[in-house]
Amino acid sequence: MTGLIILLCILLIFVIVVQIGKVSEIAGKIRGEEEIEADGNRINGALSIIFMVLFLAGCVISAIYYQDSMLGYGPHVSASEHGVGLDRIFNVTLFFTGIVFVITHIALFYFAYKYQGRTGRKARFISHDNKLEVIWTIIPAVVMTFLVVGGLEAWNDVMADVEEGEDYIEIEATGQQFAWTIRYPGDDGLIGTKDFRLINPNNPLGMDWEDPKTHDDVVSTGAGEIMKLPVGKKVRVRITSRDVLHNFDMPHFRIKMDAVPGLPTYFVFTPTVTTEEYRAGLGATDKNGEPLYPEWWELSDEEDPESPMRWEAFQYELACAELCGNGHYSMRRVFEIVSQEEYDEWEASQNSYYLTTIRNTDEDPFKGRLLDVEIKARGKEFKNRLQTALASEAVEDKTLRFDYVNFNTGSAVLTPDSRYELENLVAAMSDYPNMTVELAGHTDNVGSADGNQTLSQSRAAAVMNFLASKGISSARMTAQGYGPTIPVESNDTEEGRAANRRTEFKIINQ
Ligand SMILES: [Cu+2]
Repeated sequence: MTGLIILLCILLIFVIVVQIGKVSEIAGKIRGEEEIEADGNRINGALSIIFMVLFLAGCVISAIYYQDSMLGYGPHVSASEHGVGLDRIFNVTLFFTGIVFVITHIALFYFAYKYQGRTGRKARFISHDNKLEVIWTIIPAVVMTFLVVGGLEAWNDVMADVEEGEDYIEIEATGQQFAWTIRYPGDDGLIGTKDFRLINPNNPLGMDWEDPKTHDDVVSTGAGEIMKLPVGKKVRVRITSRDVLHNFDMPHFRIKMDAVPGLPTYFVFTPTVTTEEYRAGLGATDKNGEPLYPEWWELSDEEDPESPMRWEAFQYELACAELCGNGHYSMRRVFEIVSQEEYDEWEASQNSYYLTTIRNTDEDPFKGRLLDVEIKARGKEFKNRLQTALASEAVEDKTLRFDYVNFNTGSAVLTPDSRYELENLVAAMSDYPNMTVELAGHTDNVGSADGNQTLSQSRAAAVMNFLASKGISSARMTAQGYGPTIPVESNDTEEGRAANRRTEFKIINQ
């Protein structure tokens, strides 16, 4: 090894000596060829000027050519409230740096031309010039102060958090390799607690099921699922990460914020342009019907002539703007900005992750117990059924089954959870003071007919007693046991018999 290095050193020294020889030979020639040098200087000077003109013209032409792709020009307006301010500060900065850019480039190339080497010309040496120092310190200082103060103002605007009591929607975005998991707060408007130690395959966010706020949270992991947000409403996004640094980037809204493991960040924004409106902007035409932005009037899928135009297929995107790994590009998500009505409808159709995936499994700390959200949901469902029954003309529609009223086996003792549905009826009887009802008990055909008759009668009576204890006048209700005489299903199967064991109420007057 050492031998090799010594050999290489010797070789290198030899090469250097040869090169030095060559250089002095060339230098000798040059000294004799000053005229050729002067020609070269003139040509280079002229080329500098030509290059300057072409370069600056190229800058202007490309700026005009790409102006529709620039912030705040063409169709790419900001789709959020704070974005307008950001675009302005960006363009103001571009304006001033643009002036400096043009002046310095003209100076650079023009000076190279004007002060090209000539025989007898010597460079003038200035060791110090106060005036020059003052000028080139003050001008940038003033411009920078202006830009920095403006930038800080815009930053404070952009990063302002929501104030207490303000009306806003809070959602959560969790980055992981390689997807964004989006969580909506559900009916209560509150995002539930999470803890990374609770993360498991069934609980990708580590949501704490002990916290009732998690029970109605909607979780979307599917990259293809389109999330919606209402126009004109403040949105606060909690941004977190499960593994490495990611970046929550929604360019049309001028949003970009790091997702840092262990350090929640946030971004508050108000969407001002719906997806439909943004599409209309991209596909706008002039008064002759010619597209203003022809690049958006191309097929969204080149292979498929039936596919919609690019502007028609446009969607607001959420991307990860951190190079977080080789699947980084696949973190794309789509958000649609819609009217408040459409948002409410969409939100109501979303399912709680807890209720659909965790409820009554071994992971559910409330297994076998009724939850507030369920009581509320059942109350809503009861109201809807009652409305339908009241609105209907048909007699058979006036009979409603108690879905959640149950008795201890073989007895007329109500189970504790039965009271919630009965309380729904109490509320309805108060809302409709003229309503009178018949409370009916039914059984299956197992056991003696007499026994079933008595049981159904006493169960109907138990319901009536409950209602009476809640202040409903006994003049407004009757209790009737029907035993097994009115089955709704066949008594031959277990499911059929379960359906036949039931308590109902029939609206007699409303
Ligand atoms: Cu990422």
